[in-house]
This record gives sequence, structure tokens and C-alpha cells, in this order.
Amino acid sequence: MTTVPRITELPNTLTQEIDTYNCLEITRSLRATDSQIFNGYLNYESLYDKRIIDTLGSLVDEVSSILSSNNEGLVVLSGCGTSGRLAYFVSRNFNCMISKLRKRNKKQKQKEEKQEEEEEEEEKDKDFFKYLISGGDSALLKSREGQEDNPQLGVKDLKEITKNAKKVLYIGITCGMSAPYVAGQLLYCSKNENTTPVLMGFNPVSMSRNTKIEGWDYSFKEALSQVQQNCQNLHILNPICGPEPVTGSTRMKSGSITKILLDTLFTAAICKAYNLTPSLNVNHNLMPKMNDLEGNSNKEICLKILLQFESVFRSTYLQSNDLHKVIHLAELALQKDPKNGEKGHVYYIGESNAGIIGLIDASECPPTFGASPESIRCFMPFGWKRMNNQEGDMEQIYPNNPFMKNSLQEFKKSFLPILQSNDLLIFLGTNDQFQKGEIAEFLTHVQKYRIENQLEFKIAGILCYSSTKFPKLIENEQFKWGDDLLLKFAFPSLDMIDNYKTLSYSDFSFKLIVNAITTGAHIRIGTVFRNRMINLKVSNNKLFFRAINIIQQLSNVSFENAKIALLRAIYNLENKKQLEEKQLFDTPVSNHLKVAIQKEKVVPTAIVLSIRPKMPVGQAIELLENERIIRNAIEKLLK
Ligand code: S6P
Repeated sequence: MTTVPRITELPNTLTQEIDTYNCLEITRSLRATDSQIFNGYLNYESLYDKRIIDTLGSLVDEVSSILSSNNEGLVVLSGCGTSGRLAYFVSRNFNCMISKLRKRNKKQKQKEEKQEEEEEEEEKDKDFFKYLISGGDSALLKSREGQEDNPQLGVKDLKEITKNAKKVLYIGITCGMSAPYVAGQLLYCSKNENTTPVLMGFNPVSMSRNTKIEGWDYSFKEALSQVQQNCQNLHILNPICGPEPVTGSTRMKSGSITKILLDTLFTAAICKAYNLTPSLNVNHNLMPKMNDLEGNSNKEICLKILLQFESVFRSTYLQSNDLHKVIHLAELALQKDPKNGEKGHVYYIGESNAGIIGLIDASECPPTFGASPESIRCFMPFGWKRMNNQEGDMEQIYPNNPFMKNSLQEFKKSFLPILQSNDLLIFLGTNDQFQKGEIAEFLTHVQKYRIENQLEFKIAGILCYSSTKFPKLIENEQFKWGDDLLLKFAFPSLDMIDNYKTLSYSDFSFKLIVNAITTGAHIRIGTVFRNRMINLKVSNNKLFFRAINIIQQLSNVSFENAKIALLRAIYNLENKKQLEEKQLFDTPVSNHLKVAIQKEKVVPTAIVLSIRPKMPVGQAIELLENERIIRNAIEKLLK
């Protein structure tokens, strides 16, 4: 059996040596791979190409018509893992924006015609944007990768959320064009007249995943072809942005382009529906006249917003010389302290959007790098209470799950008193948030607390501000960074819509920054080999086959031998014969996942076994235990 080389699963040639780079070089190579979001990849259609801009232009009409539809329509964003988290984040932000606009309109109306006051009151709580994440809201924080393999669950969740809607615009996000959860929903939408389906992903349609989905009649590719046959109004938004810097880690570029596309589309649609102006500070006189725009204002606005995002990308990486220092601090935190032999932690502290971006970044480290869920966490003032998620306070729903706790209050109570010398606190915020409010107060408190108690934990600050408003903070006498690291990221404007602070370009910048910090630090501590994640959790069908692919490529063995090594590592078996006796070779992948999910270092063990097929599993595990850096262990065997 051969695996189809989907672009999102290919190794990026720009990062082949990334595991040998220092922090500055890692930052530069992330800049190079991120630039493919805007520049495109090889000869494929990318963000600025005609079909993508045309599709965005038509969708602006669809979304703005739903926004003007008097509460009869819904926009549903759905995805798994990072795609689901971004679906939540984007829908939250645009619902906040709409609620602000409604308040503004209501005030205006009240001035004009007092009698309509009550009617407006009734509309208040309706959210136009809904989201679905496989596994529900707890998966926003604690990855539940296995849930994405279930197309029936996808349909059930979608039916439930759209049950009262007369018109639905459904956007299924699956970066790799592979998630069964989304495939089920797309097929369901294609049979529903009141639904317009949109598929967002970052492979050509011909490369969508073609492995039969367990317990279903189709592969993703087959389901998509059914959808194309069933409905004329399917939109496909799939600009190609090239392989990920760490192979298959779609939280990175694919996540960024997901956010860019959704933010662009919805900003343009809101501006159209509410007669607003997007903030456009890039000098668009430099923009060549695009004949393709055909005088279409939707497309022109989308294009201008995309260019604005590109300038944010540029401004963010202009700080590469400082960003790499934070990556280095995170690397030191995640290593064992030479003094006490303990590993430290990275704690993000951020308010509202910056905090949520930190939460999302932290949640991705266990499945991607096999990181322990304690090692990177994020806390925000009042935690879930300010997240505006659909299922409410997860800390109350799961009182016994320590990883559902995400409030700054909890951090002060349970984490601050036991901070170790190699722990790192990274404050994320805008100029306003660093000057006043909970984050500012806590920052001052924690700095004082550290001095008073003669502690050594580290503090870094990531501050995004609008360069048109000079940040007073930096000159503020009472606030001293001393030896702590403060990174300042300046942009012409943070607001995406003039006079509305709800939507901000700084979210994109924060995403690039925190992704660079955790990816860079994990590369530095040896959880990546060349540019392959080698300690991923084998927790869903896609990851099972990705694991086989990694084993194949690193040890240069056949698909069959790689699968044997993986199954031996999962079931702790000494040889192929035992696999055959237990008839494990042909049992459904979902059975293997149930066992694999409970285990540590399955893929590294399998790599060792595939390089040394005669080695007993116990010895392979021991070998990895003795060599802390997985990359080193594998390199020694390959010599
Ligand atoms: C990727 C991340 C995963 C994916 C999830 C959905 O870095 O760890 O959680 O987001 O597997 O993938 P996709 O391709 O359907 O968006």
C-alpha cells in the first residue's frame, strides 16, 4: 500500500535541517515557511490567486445576506483539533463584534423611535456564528484527537446546532482535507437545501485523503466527490501554502491561513452588512491594478485585508532578533534543571484574545510533541467565564480534571506559590492590557513577589501595540522590566474595523509568536528529528498512518515493516509472528488507537525497532529512557 503524498503531510524542504538550528535560525526558517502563506508554494493556486479571491468575494455576499436575514440564518464553523479551536475563536470574536454593533444600532434607534425598544431586546442573545469542535468544548483545552474519526458524530452535532435555523452557511475546516467528522457534515449539508456548504482545507481536491473511513461507506475523497455531485453551491477555499515547518503540524501555517481567510471573509461581510469601513493602513497605491477584480468591491476589500495581514506577518518577523530570545528561555524551561534535575514549565498569562491564543497553543503541544500537559499552560483572568464558549464553564463541568482550570485566580492560588527557578512566565497582551487591568496588576505583583521571596523564575512579555499611538507603558516609571525580556511588536493599526477594538490584527501576530515559541523550544529539546515530529501521540487514524510514514522515512523501511514496528511498540510484542498469532495486523486501526493512546513514546520506540528489528521491545524502551533527547538516540542507531 502506498500513501498519497498530500502537501500538508509532506516535509518542507526549507526546514530539513531545522533540528540542528539555534533559536535564531529556527525563527528565520519559520519566517521562510510562513512566507509561503502569502507567496504560495510551487506552481499551486495560492491565497492571492483569482479563484480564491473570487470565492471569497461570493462568500462575502452569502455571509452578509445571513447577517441581514433577521435572525433566520446561521454561519456554522466546524473542525477538529486546531481547526475546531480556531472555529470557536473566530466565531466568538465575530459574535462579540455583532453584539457591539447591535448595541450601537439599538441606541441609535432608541433615539429615533422609542416604541421599537422591546423588539430589539428580544434579538439580543442570538449568535450568528456557531462553532463545532469534535469532542466538544473540553477539546478547546485538552486535545481529543480521536473524536475526529467519527462522521456520524459530526452529523449529529451539526443537526443539533442548526435545528432552528432556516438558512445555514456551513464552513467545514479540515486543513489536510481528511477529517471524517467534517466529511460526514459536508455530505449531510449537500443533501439539505437550506444549507450552503463550504470546504476549507489546504490541499488540492485531488489530494484529499483517500483512505476508507472506518464504520462508513466512503473515504474523505469519495465523500467529497459525492458532495460535488449532489450540490451545485459547494464552495471550496483551498489556497495552497506548502508543507508545514514541522511535517504535518497543521496548527502552524494551515492554522494561520484558516484564521486569515475567516477573518478576511467575515470582516468584509460585516462591513458590507453594517455599512462600516475596514481599517486599511497599508499603502494600497502600491497595489498593482488587478483586472481580475472586475470592479467587484467585495473582492477588492478582501484583497486589501489580505495585504494587511501580510504586513502584520512582516512586522512580526522584523522582531526575529528578539523573538529567538524568548524561544531560548522556553527551551531552558522545558529542559531538566541541571541543579535539581526537574523540568520547568512555560506559563502564558494573557487576557481575552491574547489569552485564548495562548490556551490554543498550549493545548497543541501534547499531541504534536508528546509534551506532558503540565509543561505548557495558559491562564487568563476569570478563565472560562470570559471565553464565551457554547457549553459554559468547563472547570465546573469537569471539576476533577486539573487541565480544565485556566483562570488567573487558579494560577495565583495553586501555581504561583510553587514556581521553580526554571519556570517561565510569558505575559501576552496589548498596550492597554499591560498598562491597566488584571494583567497589569498581576505583572507588578509577580515581579514584586519574586524580589521579596528571592526567587529566580523568569518573566518575558510580548506586547503588541499600534505604532500610531505611542505606548506610554515603555516609559512608565513604576513598571520596570529590568533584566526580564520585553518584546514589542508594533503595527500601523491593530483594529480590523475602524473604531471597533473587538477584532484585531494582533491576534495573528500573537499566533505566529506563540507557535514559534513552543515549536522552537520543542525542536531545541530534541522532540523533532530533521523536520519530523517523532513523539506524536498516535490518537487517530490520520496520526496512525502519519506515524507509519515517519517510521518509514527515518529508518528507510517498507510500509509493511514500519507497520510491524509500530504495532510491536503499541502491543509490546517481540516479533511479527506474535502479531500474526494475535491477528493484529488486519484488525481495525481504531482498536490499535485505544491501546496506543495509553502509552508514552510509541513512535520513538517503533523507530528504534524498525532500525533494529531483532531488538526486544523492552530494550528499545530502555535505550530511549537512557537517552533523554530522542533525536540523539535515533541518530546513534543510524550511524
Ligand atoms: C495539528 C493538530 C491537530 C489537527 C486536527 C485536525 O497540528 O495537532 O489537532 O488540527 O487533527 O486536522 P485537520 O487537517 O482536519 O484540520
